[in-house]
Parts: sequence; structure tokens; C-alpha cells
Amino acid sequence: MTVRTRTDYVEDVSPGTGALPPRARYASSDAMSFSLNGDWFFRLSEAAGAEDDSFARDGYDTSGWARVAVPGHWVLQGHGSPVYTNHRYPFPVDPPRVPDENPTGDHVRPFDLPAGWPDPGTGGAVLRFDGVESCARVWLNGTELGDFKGSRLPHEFAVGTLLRPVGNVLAVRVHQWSAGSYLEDQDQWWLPGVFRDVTLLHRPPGSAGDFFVHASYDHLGRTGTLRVDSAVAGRVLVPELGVDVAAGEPVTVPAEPWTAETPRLYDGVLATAGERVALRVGFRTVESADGLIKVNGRAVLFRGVNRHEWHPRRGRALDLATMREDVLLMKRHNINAVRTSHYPPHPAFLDLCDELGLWVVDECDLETHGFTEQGRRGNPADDDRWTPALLDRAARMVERDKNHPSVVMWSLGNEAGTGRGLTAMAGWIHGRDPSRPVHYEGDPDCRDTDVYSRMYVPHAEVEAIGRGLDGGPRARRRLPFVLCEYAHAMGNGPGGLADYQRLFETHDRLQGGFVWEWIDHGIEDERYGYAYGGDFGEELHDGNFVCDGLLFPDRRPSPGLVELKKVVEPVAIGRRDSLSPGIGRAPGTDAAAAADNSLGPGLGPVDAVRVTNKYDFADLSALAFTWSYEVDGETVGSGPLAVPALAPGASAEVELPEAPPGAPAGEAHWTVRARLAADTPWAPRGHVVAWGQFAVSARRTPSVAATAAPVPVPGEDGLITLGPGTFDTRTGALRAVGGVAVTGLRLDVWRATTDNDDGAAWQRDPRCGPLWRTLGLHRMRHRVDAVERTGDALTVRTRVAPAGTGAGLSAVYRWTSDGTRLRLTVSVVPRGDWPVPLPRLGVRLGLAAADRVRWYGGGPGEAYPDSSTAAVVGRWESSVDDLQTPYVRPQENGARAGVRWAELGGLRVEGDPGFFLTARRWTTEQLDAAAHLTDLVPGDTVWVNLDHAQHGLGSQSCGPGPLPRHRLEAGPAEFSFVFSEVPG
Ligand code: IPT
Repeated sequence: MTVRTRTDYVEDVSPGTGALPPRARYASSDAMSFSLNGDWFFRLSEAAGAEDDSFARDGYDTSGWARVAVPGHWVLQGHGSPVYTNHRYPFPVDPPRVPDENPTGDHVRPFDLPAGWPDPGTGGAVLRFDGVESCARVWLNGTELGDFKGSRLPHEFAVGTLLRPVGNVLAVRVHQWSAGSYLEDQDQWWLPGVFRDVTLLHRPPGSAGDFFVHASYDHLGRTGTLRVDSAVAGRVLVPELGVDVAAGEPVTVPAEPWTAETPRLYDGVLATAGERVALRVGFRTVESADGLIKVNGRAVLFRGVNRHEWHPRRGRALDLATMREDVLLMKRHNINAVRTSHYPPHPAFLDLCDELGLWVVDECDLETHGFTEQGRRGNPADDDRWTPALLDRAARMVERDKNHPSVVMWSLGNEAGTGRGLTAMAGWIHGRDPSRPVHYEGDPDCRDTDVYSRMYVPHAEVEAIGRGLDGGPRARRRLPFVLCEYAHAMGNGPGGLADYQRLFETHDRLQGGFVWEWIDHGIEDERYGYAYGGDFGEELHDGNFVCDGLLFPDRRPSPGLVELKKVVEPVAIGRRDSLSPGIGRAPGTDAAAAADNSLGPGLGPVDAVRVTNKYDFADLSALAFTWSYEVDGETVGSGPLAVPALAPGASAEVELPEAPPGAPAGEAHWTVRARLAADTPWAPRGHVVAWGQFAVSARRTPSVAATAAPVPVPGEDGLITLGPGTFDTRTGALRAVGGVAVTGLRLDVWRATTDNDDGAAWQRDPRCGPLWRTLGLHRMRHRVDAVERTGDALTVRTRVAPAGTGAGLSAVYRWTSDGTRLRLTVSVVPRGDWPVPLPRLGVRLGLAAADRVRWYGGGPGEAYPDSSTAAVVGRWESSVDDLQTPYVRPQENGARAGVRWAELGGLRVEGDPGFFLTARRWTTEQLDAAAHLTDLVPGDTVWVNLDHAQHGLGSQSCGPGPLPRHRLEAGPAEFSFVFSEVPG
């Protein structure tokens, strides 16, 4: 018998054949279900039609085949390899055609029905695929069920009559490329496979079909109205509310609302003749009205992130524990919203959002970004032939997810241009579910949407939009505004979060945004630590643009996430006189940090703080406040602080206690923290939600009386001493401080450019990284012009400049000493034209054998001028290794800001003013040259940077660069350090 091998469906623009209509997803307490996840037989071929269909026949022998785990991607299991592109299609753009080279995975899963499976062969049963990339054809026991596309959407097939008690064989042929790939051009790895669950569901006679839970909330009457529309007759029961009505019948009862802050769910049941289906009812009403997105009558502020599904070994095949970890991490970092960029997530993720409380923008699996390469010609979103596929995708998302209270907006997709297909989707969604606003960013006219959404808009323009000065089409001017993507978290950054938040909190129309993005999509790899685009030999790729998250691939929070947590904290703890509670510290602090690194707001007596509740719904009763009083970073007193259970938006002045009696003199701070008063489902009691820190008294800056004089070392021709310092007579270079050897102390302006310094190639604004390299700041030469011994000082005059240009920096090092300490004052004056800011400005030096680092200043984590809100002034300790931030592509990192003093390798450094401290076991040049973490090999020397200033981080890897006040423009500067040997 010849076996027919069809491949026509692969390039067919239609959604597929044979699948059941989409419906609500639910758990039945009566009907059995059977997971087909596990080890499957697997065979990879190079083309869609390379192998015939005989593998799907009954009795086919797969014993010689490989095995893969389902859910999973075969390219992450040793068969072929992943491909990363941002928006370019990794194949010729000729829709709906795909290349002949089309990796095709044949999957076979033999199974017996579990004991007690009712009526095999006669009863109803459904086979469900929750996600297959990108196109599948399915057979059960030799009978073809159909084919489908829509990778991150569910597809079900009726299989009841085909089932046998034992010896069933499920066969699935999966093609990496299909017409569907044109609709799935999201910025992520292309990862074929059966990557979500495969389940067999029993459908008893009289079982529930599709149903729609409408649960609105009347905030005036404080009642919930429930109506469950069901395809099958049944009763709706919510025992806790005394509800027992027929499906389709509305009932209004006093109820508590569901919000992301107070995720109140009521357990209910839809009872049909054949089964009881569990309902989790959350009452809330969402609307886009009066130019605002309101939930239960109140405008909400989205403190959001964009979440792709990612696991460094399993790709997009996420397990429940990982999904839960994502939600817990979000909640613990004060994130209240998630955009499911750019496809509906695994359905269990939405259960977690319902339960733990997150606002969800559920986005359809649609992106045609690569058509921008040809002026959007042929864009499927504007081609009627593709509209059925687009509508199918919209329906599969809405029908699956419509009963989740956490879903507050539908999004049509991402970066798909404009067109009739999108309008058709919006029309269908508005008709099917008028209860939720529709989001889509790509249409500047907002013809089809209920919210004006943009990405990566610079601060000034966001402010103009907030003030309603943005013009644009009339329909759009009436709409609320969200940034569906902002603050590109690639590498070190993003900078500028606090400046965005200040705008969001000032202008009602600005309802917050969603940081791009949640997690780095690095792939665990022995060669590299984590692999990114190009590491698998892809002919077209976009490098480490796939690693742009707030979490490292292993889900460790990056400094960017720590910063975000502080910036979006829902309680403001400010100085008593702070007019606008603003965010965290008093305005101007960031600038101060950039200028003098003191991390200290204005000084003055503090006898009270102003506490403001910035939640939209919750009062402060869940929080317990504490105060502590620190002198020079040591806590000298602490205790509870009584704060009223302020209503949302309310603010109160709260008296602090008297400063602890007998506190030593020194730099004093109050720190007030808001902690969870009791365990919650997402964090334990004591978890810090918000904090504020207030300087009471200034720091005593180090003073060194210049009493020692530079003198030649007797018998040592080339050396001079000055107090504890030993110097090279000819070059003036510092050799040692007491017994601590020092190498290479000199001015340093270079940093290992960050992804945000380098910027994205398409940026119109100049990008610092490339300009710095063009000027040659990474190859500065140091010329010593004079080494002068005057009475009490050793002065070294230098000129620091790169080859090929007249621009340079004159740098004068002036050393004095009181006999035990050594003071260095560096004076810098730019010479010639400086068309670019400086990366950093400070000194670098090398120490042997430094391991522990202790410091007093900002910590515990990394901070840069426009990303320093989360730094707490205190005493900190770390190993040199733990000071490093493991950005997947190595780059400048690890600075601690506002450092007053630090001790490492036996050397004590005091700053006047405070400084940024960076220490690492490789040079900046080695860091700059590294492409992967595994390229960083520790040497014997610890290289220490003491920076007077750093250039801001910004977000130019996709968005705007640092704001003007965070730029480090070249200008005259003077700063000092005091060096001494750590006693003992
Ligand atoms: C934007 C995309 O929507 C998102 O998927 C991601 O690619 C992000 O950029 C960058 O990481 S589109 C951008 C080019 C404006």
C-alpha cells in the first residue's frame, strides 16, 4: 500500500481543519482527564514531506526512534538547534510559502487508558493540545484528526469513538515553519515542538460545553452581579454567597470585589446534567470611561512588566513551579500588572494571577513585525485571505481565557502594523466580550482600541501626553494612556524608571506601563554560561537582544528589578514637608547622586514623616511600620511606628520618636520601613514593601592636615615617600600605602560599554558607546608632564588623551599626608573639543589579594546615577566576586553608589565627596572584550574604580538615552580620596 504524504496544509493560510470550536477552559470535578505528557518517541526529518505518513498507522514500529520530553522543544533536547531573531523572519519573506528546509518532528505516544476510564470507544472524549509550535497534523489510532496552527493557543479534537482501553497510539507531526510562522514573528527564540500539555479529557453525557462567567461589581451598591451563560442547561451555585440560580439567570448579591490588590475569589460550581465544573468568581467591572481605565469605578495605575514564557533549559515549556515563581517574584517586587507578551500564556499562569492578584493584559498570538523590512507590503494583518486565521486566534484566546477575573484587557497582538484583519479581530472581540477594553499598540489612530498605547516614548513626550498636549486624532485624545513597553531592561539598566514613575503619578491620563521585559531568554550552555543569538551558528540573528529582562535567566533578580520594586512601591514614605509624596526620596536626589554621590537628600531635623497610600484599592492595614535610627551606618535604635490604616490615596503625617538618647555623633539617618504585618499567599510576614530614608546630619568629610613632606627613600634611588605613601620618583606613580602594594593608580574615564551605551542601531539620537569608541576613550594614553615636590605636597601633572584627536584631559594629582593618611586630590580639565559625555570620571588602581570588601554608603546592590533609588545608605560587606552583576553579555556593572568609605585588600579609602565603588578580578578592558560570562577569567589583581561620577544608564538599547541631568558632560572637576592602611 502506498502512503499519501500531504504537506499542503503547511502553507495554507487557513487556521486548520478538524479541531473543535474554541471554548472556555475549566476543571471538572467529575469527568476524568489523563495527561499524555511524558516521554514520546521522536524522529526528526529535514523537510515537511521527507517522511511519509506511515508512522501514524497502527502497529508502526517506533522502537528505533529517539525520545523527547513532552512538553518540550526538540531543539533544546539535542535535535537541531534554536534560532533567535528579533523581528526579521529567519526565512525568505514570501507569504505563505516557507523554505524546503523545514525541520519536521514526528512524535508518537502509545498509551493505555487509565483504569476506570468510562466507556472507551463510545463515550465522549476530547484530545487537547495546549501549545504546539508552529503547525501540527494529528492522528489517533491511525485515523487522521486534523491539522492546526496557532502555537500558543489550545486546539481540541473529538476522539471518543476512536479510543480503545489499551494500545492507543497518538501520532503528531510538527513542522517548524508554516504559514502560521508569518503570524508569530515575536522577538524570541524560534522553538518548535509540543511545548505545552497534551491531555485526554472525558466528556460525559450532559457535560458542560462552553460557558461565560459575567461577574461585575457595583462599587456604589457594593454588590456583585453574576450571570453564567452556558451552552448547556445547568445551575450556578456559590455557597458562600447563597447563590443558587439557573445558568443564564443574573443574580445580584452583596459581595467583596476582586482587584489585583485584594484578589477576592468565590468558589462556585456550574452543575450540568453530566458534571460539576469548578468556578472561581471574582467580581469586578472594567471600563475605559472619562478618559481613564477604571476598575470598580476607580482609575488604576499599572506597575507592569512584559512577560514572555522562559526557562533557561526548557524554553517555553514551563512547569507550574516556574509559573508560580514568576507570580511570587512579581508580587514581591511590587509589580501589579503583566502583559502576556506576545501570546496567551500557559493557562495555569492566569489561574495564579486570579489567585494572587495581578492585572493581566492578555495578548493574542500575533506579530508580523518582519514585514517592516519591506514597508509592510504583504502584511497578513491587512490581507483578507488571512483574516480567518486572525479571527481564529482572537477567538481561541478570548474563549479560553474569558472567565479569568485577572484578565482586564484583551490585546490584539504586537507589532502587526495596521489593517483590516486587526479591525475584524477588534470588532469580534468587542462583540463577544464588551466587558473588557481592547488594547493594541500598533495603530496610531486608535481606531479599534479603547486605550492609547505606545512603547519606548521618551519622558518629555510622555509628559506631553499626560498633559493632553499630544494632539493626534480626536478619538485618541479622549483615551487613557499606557506604555505597553518602556524601560528596556537589557544588560545594565534600565535607567530613568523613577523619572517615568514621577510622570505616571502626576498625570491622571498616564496609567502606568509595562517594563520590557521580565526575564532574559538566555539558554543554559556549558560553553557560554548562557547562550544568546548567534551562539548556535544561526545565519541571521540578533545577538543578545534576547537578554533584556529584569531577571537573569535563572530567575535571580537583576539590580533593575530591585530598582523597579523601589520605584513603584505602593506606599510613599517622605519627609514631613514633602508636598508631593513623589517616589521614595526627595526630588533631586538622583542628580545629587550623580554629582557628589552622597545619595543624601537635603539635611535637617526630621521629627515626622509623611506616609501616603498609593494603592488603588487596599488600605494600609496589611502593613506594619518600623523605624530605625542609624549613625554612620550602625543601627543605634529601632522600634515599631504606628501608622493609621490610611485609605487609598490618603496621606498622614506620622511623628517619629525622639532620637535614641546617647546616640554617638556622626552622620545620622532615620529609616522607616513598611512590612507585611502577617503572612500573605505571596510573601511572609516582615517582607519589606516600601521604605524611606532621611538624613538628619551631615557626614564629617575626612580632613587630612598636610604635615608630612615628600622625601626620597634613602638608598632607594627611584622612590619617594610621603607619609604612608611610596611613589615612583620619575612618574609620580603610587606604589604602596603602608604595606599595601598599589599598582596602576591613574585617571580612568572608560567603562565596558553597556547595551544601553551601545544603543540599538536604528536609534536616531546619537549613541554614546559608538561615539566613545570613535573618539578612542577605550585607548587613552597617559603622559606625565611633571612630578613636583613642593614643601608638603607631591604634585603630578598629566595629560590623558587618545591617539588621533586634539581632545584630552589635563589631570593633576596632588598628594598630601598627615603622616598616617594620604590624601589625593584629582583636578581634571577637559582640553579641546569634547562632543560626547564621559563614560565615568575617577581613578582606577590595582590591589593584590583583595577578597572581602566592606563599605559605608549605598547598598547592598549596584546603583548608577539614574538607577539609584533602591540604594540604602548603610554598612555593607561582600566578596569581590559577589559585587559582580552577571549580565549575560558582560558589560560595566557592580558600582556601589554614594560610598563614604570602603576597605578592601588592607586599604581604606574615604571619599570627599562620596564615590562610586567598583572592584573586579579583571580589567575593564577584559570585561569590555568578553562576549559571554565564561570569557571572564580572574587574574591576581583586583581592579578598583573609585568614581567621582558615572554617566547615566538610560534605555537606549531600545528607548531613549539618559536624561540630560544624568549625563556626565565633560567639564572641570575636582575630587579627593583619603587612603590609609587598615589597621591590624
Ligand atoms: C519591541 C517589541 O514589541 C518587543 O517584542 C521587543 O522586541 C522589544 O521591542 C525590544 O526588546 S519593538 C521595538 C523595536 C520598538
